[in-house]
Amino acid sequence: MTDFDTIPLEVTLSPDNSSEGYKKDVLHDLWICLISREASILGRKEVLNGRAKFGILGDGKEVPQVAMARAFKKGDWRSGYYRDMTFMFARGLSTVEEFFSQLYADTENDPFSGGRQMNSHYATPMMDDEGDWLDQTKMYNVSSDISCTAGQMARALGIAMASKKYRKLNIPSGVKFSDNGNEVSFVTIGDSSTSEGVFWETMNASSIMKVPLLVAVWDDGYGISVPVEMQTVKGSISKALEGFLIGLSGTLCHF
Ligand SMILES: Cc1ncc(C[n+]2csc(CCOP(=O)(O)OP(=O)(O)O)c2C)c(N)n1
Ligand SMILES: [Mg+2]
Repeated sequence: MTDFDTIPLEVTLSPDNSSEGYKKDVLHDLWICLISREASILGRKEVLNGRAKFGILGDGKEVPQVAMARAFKKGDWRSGYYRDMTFMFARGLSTVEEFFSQLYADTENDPFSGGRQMNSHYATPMMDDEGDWLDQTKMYNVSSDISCTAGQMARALGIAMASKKYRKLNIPSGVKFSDNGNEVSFVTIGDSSTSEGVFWETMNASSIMKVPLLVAVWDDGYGISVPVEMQTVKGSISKALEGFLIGLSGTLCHF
């Protein structure tokens, strides 16, 4: 039997392009997905049997989150919502123990909010214990998750806009915040929450302003119990967004 404590839950990158290395990476990705799924199933059981008061799980959304973790580089920012546990595991930003600490509102062992937030609401520190800024260009950055659906969109747009500004403005004191604007702002959102006005404002503004924003919609076909056909025009946010498609050489492309 494998002891998961001995295998770090972070995506691996083989040093070479050998097929053996590639196979190892793929198997490790599968391992992350399996552990995350098990954590979701156990988390749900803990809520249903009353040991945890409320739980938010990310089952069904594991694979794209491992892919996103691979694309996410130091200096980048995530402004996300409450389904990103697999991404956090895969990017080495959360352990399974920390996930459960937050589920149980453990004030000492929840590193994201000290037991104050609902679970799967993440954040990484921006300052050290002395109150000095950490070097965000050398960190994987996560802005504090909020619970209002789509609220993360405006923040992600702001972060992406800041990067664009850093490309143009020579700010000497900005070295801890931006690598000349070369970072990317990642935002995650549920399919149903794309109906919120701020989603569309962000999509339009980011296309007009040409900012480095990556939008990932975790499309599970439902917003609580409302099916996507009753929520989104054409029953698909990808189809609905086709009007925004400018092409690979343009500002917005989607897959
Ligand atoms: C502004 C706002 N309205 C309503 C809610 C209640 N609420 C929580 S989750 C949710 C549905 C979200 O569905 P979706 O965006 O598809 O994400 P999923 O949970 O399916 O990943 C709603 C309506 C909320 N949190 N915020
Ligand atoms: Mg949904």
